[in-house]
Amino acid sequence: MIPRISFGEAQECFQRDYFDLDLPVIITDFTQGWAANSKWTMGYLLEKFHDKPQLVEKTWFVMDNTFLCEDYTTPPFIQNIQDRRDISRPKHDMRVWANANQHTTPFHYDGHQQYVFNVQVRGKKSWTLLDPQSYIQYYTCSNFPLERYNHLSPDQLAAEDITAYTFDLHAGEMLFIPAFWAHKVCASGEENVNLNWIGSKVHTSANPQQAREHEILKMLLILHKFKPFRPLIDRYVGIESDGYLESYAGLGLDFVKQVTQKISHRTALIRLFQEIRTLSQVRRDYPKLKAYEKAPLQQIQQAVG
Ligand SMILES: O=C(O)CCC(=O)C(=O)O
Repeated sequence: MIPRISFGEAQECFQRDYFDLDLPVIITDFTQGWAANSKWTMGYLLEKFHDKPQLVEKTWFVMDNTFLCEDYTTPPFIQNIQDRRDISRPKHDMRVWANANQHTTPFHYDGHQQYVFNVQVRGKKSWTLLDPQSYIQYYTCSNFPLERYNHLSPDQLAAEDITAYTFDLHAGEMLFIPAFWAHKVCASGEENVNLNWIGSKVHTSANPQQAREHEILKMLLILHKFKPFRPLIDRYVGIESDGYLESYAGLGLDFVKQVTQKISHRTALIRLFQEIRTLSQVRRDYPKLKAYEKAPLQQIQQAVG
């Protein structure tokens, strides 16, 4: 079970007992006094984001901590974490999700070893988190577990040696998702909005998912020495990012070299073959995985009519 703690308790123990240990937790009463609680309707967000195409990502909006900041409060214990020297934050270090009723985000963990502070502002979302100590199969060099997992219950996942936690996140609650914890999320209610702060930790806890990601990075680092491979890395592993390795976790090549220095060339080669083995499954399942992707503005437009 994912523990729930009060906002008051969180100020005392969140960083020490959860954030630093990479353990998920839900903090209740997180949004008391926020204007966003009543203001952030689908219509309001549509209006705020519609002339800002640079803030519209695949299925969410991105922003920095000045945009719409009059509508919410960043508690000091969260700000202190975001300002830590061992935390790297992207330029747009906040996200907003505004999803239609029944929208499901399939299992994935966030790239660049990112953690998320996920606040449910309106509506309710049903979450399933996968413990990264489990044996989970992913598609080639990706952070998307096999599509069929999306259709299994926690008991069925347990039969495949995967520990899954399911719970509802209600308006006013904040969920901490540590790096490498894969999650599936289903929205309910006519108005459904969540707000995220994100960042990457320099040191994340060891687990099989982290080990795999670092082995993939080692393999890419070797290929990166050969110039013709660089656009392929950006396109297929970085999902069309420019300079995936150069910008990894906002820390770049030196960081990638540091986390992969103990990984041998042999291990990287074995990883390459293990990853290639899922290529045929990628070809088969990719269209199903992509089906959930609908630009957020389009989603909202359909929802508000
Ligand atoms: O709310 C959602 O549908 C997805 C949220 C998510 O994947 C995230 O915060 O990383």
